[in-house]
Amino acid sequence: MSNILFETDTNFEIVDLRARQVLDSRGNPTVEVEVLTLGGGIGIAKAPSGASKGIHEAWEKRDKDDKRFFGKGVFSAVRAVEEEIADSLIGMDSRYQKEIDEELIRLDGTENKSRLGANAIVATSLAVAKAAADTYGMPLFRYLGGVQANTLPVPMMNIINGGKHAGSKLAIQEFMIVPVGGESFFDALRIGCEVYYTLKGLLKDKYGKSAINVGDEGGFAPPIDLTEDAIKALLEAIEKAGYSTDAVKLAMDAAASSFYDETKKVYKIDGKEITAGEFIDFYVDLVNKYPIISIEDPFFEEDYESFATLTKKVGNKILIVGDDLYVTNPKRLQKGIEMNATNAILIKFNQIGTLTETIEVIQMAQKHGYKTIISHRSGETEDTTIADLAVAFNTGLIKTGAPARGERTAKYNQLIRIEDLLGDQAYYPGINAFLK
Ligand code: 2PG
Ligand code: MG
Repeated sequence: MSNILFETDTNFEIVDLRARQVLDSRGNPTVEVEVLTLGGGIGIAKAPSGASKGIHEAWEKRDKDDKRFFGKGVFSAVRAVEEEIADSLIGMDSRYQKEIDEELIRLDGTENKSRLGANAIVATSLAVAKAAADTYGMPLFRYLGGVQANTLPVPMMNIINGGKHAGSKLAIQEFMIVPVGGESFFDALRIGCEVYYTLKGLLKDKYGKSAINVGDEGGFAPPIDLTEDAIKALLEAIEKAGYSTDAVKLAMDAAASSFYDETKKVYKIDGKEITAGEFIDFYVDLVNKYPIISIEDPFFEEDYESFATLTKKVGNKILIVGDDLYVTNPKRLQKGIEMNATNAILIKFNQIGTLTETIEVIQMAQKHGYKTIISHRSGETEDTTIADLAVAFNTGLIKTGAPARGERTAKYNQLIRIEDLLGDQAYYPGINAFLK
């Protein structure tokens, strides 16, 4: 067995492909796809779902039949998998991911995957990769990343939820702690959990029991009204838990499109209406005052110019991340690169629709020195693919919520398993994940 360059193994052939409606963490139906290979490999994947969606995202297909799930059913997307997609993919080699994803794109035929549905397409694409990995008997991160896949990501843990993910007055959607000081991924997670428990106690003492109710991503949703008060609550929790701000940094996702008034051209935040220019000063002030290491979507999703101005002002110190701005789309990222709009991108495979396109965007970003953060959605399932993806491509960063709620901890637990499996080879980058 040497120098064999042809692949005659029929074990990888896709022999069956099924789909069904299952529930996500908000109780909404989503698409689950199951792929079976001739060699007995099985891959199961589920589409996640966002609440603060970018307007340029690939299309999540819903039935719009008011009598079922109030219109949120995904039966038509499931049918697309079981009929058209299955007809095309059965008989193909599951290792030929690029060819399979190109076939899915061709079959759909639209720019934003709206005919078959990006939820149908993404679940299929990921299930195929998992089935191929399973046929090899390999973990997914190893199959996708090979022998170089050894970096565990720094968790960016969203422990105060605002914006569209909570019922509070906080305009900013996510207030995160980033335990860069851990010696390993597990150690970092431990630190994050301790700060989370401490914050719980502090919020309960200050605002009463209802303040510890959690939002969509497992973070608390206390009755805090002002941005700086949320930041101060995090800092208090970090200190009381016994950590310095060298060990635990802060990050925010403004998801600013959700509080931008397009007619008035102002942001509604902290009880005020402010212009983009005033908002830039607001962020610069926060960055100077607090140990903030990353700000995502600081402006609404079309305002590349303000992103670029903020990146010019603080991009040497912190990450400015495009999420709704780029929607994991190479064309939108290209524009950002040309304008120096940000120095980092959030990666969500359901924003673009296939694994191949997601990998291409990660590689494009990395080639241009952009940091890549693999991310969950606010509507999630127990699917852990993003954990494997982060390690496979050594992104060094992941955003997957608070250390609470099963759909969030499922990803953390998968990363614990991967770190365990890698043993001495595992590398936890800590603060280096943020440095050039
Ligand atoms: C975000 C995500 C995940 P959603 O804005 O980054 O945190 O939220 O899935 O609602 O778009
Ligand atoms: Mg975001």
